[in-house]
Amino acid sequence: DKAPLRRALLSVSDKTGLVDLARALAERGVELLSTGGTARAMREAGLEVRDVADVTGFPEMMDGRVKTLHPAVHGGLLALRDDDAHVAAMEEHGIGGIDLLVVNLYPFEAAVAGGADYDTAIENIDIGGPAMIRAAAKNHRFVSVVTDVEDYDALLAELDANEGQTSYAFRQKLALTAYARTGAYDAAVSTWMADALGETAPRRRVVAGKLAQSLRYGENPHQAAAFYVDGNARPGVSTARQLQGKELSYNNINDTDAAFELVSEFGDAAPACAIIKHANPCGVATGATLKEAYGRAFDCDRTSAFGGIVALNKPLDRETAEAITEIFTEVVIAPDADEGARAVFAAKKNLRLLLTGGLADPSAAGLALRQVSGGFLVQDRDVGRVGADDLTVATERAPSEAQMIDLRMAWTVAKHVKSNAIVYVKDGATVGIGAGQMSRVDSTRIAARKAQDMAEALGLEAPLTQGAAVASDAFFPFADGLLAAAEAGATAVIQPGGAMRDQEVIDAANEAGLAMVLTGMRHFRH
Ligand code: 93A
Repeated sequence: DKAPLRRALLSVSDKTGLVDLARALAERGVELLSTGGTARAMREAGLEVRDVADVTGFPEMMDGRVKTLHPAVHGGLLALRDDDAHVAAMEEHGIGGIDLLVVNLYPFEAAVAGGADYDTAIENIDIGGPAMIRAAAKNHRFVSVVTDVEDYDALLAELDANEGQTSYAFRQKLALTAYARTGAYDAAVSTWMADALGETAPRRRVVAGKLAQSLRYGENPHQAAAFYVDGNARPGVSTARQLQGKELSYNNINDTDAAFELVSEFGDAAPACAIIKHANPCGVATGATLKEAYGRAFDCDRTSAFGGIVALNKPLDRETAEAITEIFTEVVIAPDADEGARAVFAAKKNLRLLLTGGLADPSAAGLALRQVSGGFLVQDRDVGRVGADDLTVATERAPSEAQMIDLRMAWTVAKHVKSNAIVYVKDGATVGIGAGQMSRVDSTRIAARKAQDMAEALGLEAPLTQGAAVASDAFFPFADGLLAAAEAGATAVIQPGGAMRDQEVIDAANEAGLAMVLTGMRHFRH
């Protein structure tokens, strides 16, 4: 199953490691073919190279759009070396076998991430590269194809271990990497086009990412994991700059994303803070200052905030940084951090600080994925939002202006809490969050009990759910959940409405003296 390596074609946009590889191949007696810029780089290093144009008999033309698209190249890659007819065709047409292809593609993803305009992006779509990669990968019974600079050393080690040949198993592995690359490449092109054209229909979308980071492990230490990015350049966990601290883990990335997406809902008008634990918020608050917002978010559930992820909607300042470092925090993510804050954090080596340069766009279109066995579900991201005009008051009593502000905040937070979600808000801060329960009544009671616990810890006379606004991510199917919220002291409610027994729920709200607002929109999150 060993295949000899007599001739190699190298055509790379990223010239990293090129000369070293080419020299090592030349030293092993391999003939080198190459395209324009790649050939030039090798010649400058004193290597002997034959131009592809010399092999094809055609100059590179049309701004390089056509350089390797020729039977002399593709025949050399695709010919079965043990098939008499193939060998005869090679001889008849003067086609020499190409045993190794080294290609990395026009940097389409980088061009788009760097803000390339439409025409520039189009010019960065590589055609000849993927065509050769796919041809060489198909013929991996005879041909090796290297598409990743990281594999150069492995190729040379393979040659050394096999007297200048490659094993079948090695070529198979290269081929699967190659198809992963061309698949992800076309997916990046399609995703960019969908963005550019505003296409949202899931059936016109493809899902693939580029490996950004191999993770030490997944959700649990016995699970292998990796982080893939889809190439969009928007502020968020995938594009953030990490200033300090250990590498992010799988769970860190998941939680940091949840935290930043939530805090970004607040825009940058007033300081806001979200603390996330196990993908659910355990405290969210606005404040006159960032420090106050953090403190109020922390006071929602001090126990859960320990070891949490903190997201801020404003540049981190020294005072807030000092408050955050009073307890153990895993990650802080913010648009920026001032010098004072950086100095405070520098003393906490393990604390990760991520800077995004801006806020996430909660209304940006995109896909949300969920895996099921045998496939995955694809839907639009939940970018649903309700404005003041979308709300209807269903009860005799209407909420006060202050209550309305809290109701809308509770609703926004509930969108980011796993269902069943119940969120109590008072004066711009969550005071009780019930998440992920199978019964809505249980979520309501858990949130109230957490508020009670915090009241005791803080030495308050009554839990802060007294006089609070409460949001439910989906309608109350019966009056019991609503009554449990009233029992906890809530005086205003926001929920989608639309239950079969809506009237029963509305009657109960009136009887309990509650003000209730209906959104007509649901925010399940499972
Ligand atoms: O424009 S192309 O799609 N047309 C081609 O025929 C072709 N062949 C190789 N681009 C093509 N390539 C790409 O050129 C390779 O994938 C590689 O990324 C790049 C190397 O060009 P150069 O050697 O001139 O730097």
